[in-house]
Amino acid sequence: MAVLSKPVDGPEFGLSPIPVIDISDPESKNALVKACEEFGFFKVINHGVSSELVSVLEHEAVEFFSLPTSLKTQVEGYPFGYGNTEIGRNGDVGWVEYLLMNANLDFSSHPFLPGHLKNSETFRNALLGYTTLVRKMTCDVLEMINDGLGINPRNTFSKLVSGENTDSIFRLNHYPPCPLINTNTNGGNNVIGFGEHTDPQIISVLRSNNTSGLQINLADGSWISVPSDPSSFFFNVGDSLQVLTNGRFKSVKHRVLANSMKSRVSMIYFAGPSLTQRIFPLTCLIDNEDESLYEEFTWSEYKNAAYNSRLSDNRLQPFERK
Ligand code: AKG
Repeated sequence: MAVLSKPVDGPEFGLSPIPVIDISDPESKNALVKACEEFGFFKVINHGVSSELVSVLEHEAVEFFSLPTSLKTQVEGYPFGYGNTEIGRNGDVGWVEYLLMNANLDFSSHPFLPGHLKNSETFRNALLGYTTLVRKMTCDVLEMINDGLGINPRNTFSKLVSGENTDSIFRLNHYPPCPLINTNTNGGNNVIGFGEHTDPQIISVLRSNNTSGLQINLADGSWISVPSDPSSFFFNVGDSLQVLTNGRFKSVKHRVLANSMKSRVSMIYFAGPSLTQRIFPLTCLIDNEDESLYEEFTWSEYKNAAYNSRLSDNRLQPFERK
């Protein structure tokens, strides 16, 4: 298990610099753009997603992770299914177990949970309801970002993640309390729950229970903790949105540290485009072709490259223009 020896920077509690965006106010469009430029990360409030539905899904996720391993591993597969400790196939490990599934529009027809699991129908319905609402919220936020950038039409980004053939995924993570952490070392003994990485997709939407652990990397290289807030959603810019904006938006590096006392349960919706979607800097955001920082690629090409890399690799580097 990866153990960090250096103390971790950033305020765990108290004033956090993380932008908080009220998406019920259309005027938040400029603050959204600023947050994507400066942090690649922001917290969303007044989102209208039912807290009851979120609670049902969290409850079902906790029930699932408390099943015996022999039952959980029946949902094993690659890339989708149950996983424990190993993240991907390239040697990354973390203090985490997870359930990863396809979250495309047709995902209600996917038998991703074996029917014999207790409550699998409730779980399936909660997953379906949650991903439907979060997909809608994601499109709303992308349209506000579009407005803030002054791009026409206003669905330029949202249409990439809302069509029939989009390639979105959903992940439930469970970080059990970690006995490897020595609580007497004043934070100098941190165990990695999920190693540092950026998300390859367009944008990701995270919600967690009340246990913190998520950290984001700032422009100056320091790490800050994200105070948990179960009633809000946290958005992070993915690599593909960084490319679409020609580097104006930052795909934020993030990681999760394990907690010695409490379980963390998080749910992340990764909004991706269709496999054949071409990704390149939008011409309306550059003055001429020469300014493009990236070579064009399809989402399928980039996804394959990401699946074959280590979590902490700079996955965009091979696509940067020389
Ligand atoms: C991921 O699953 O890609 C994450 O970054 C996990 C974040 C979290 O569990 O809070």
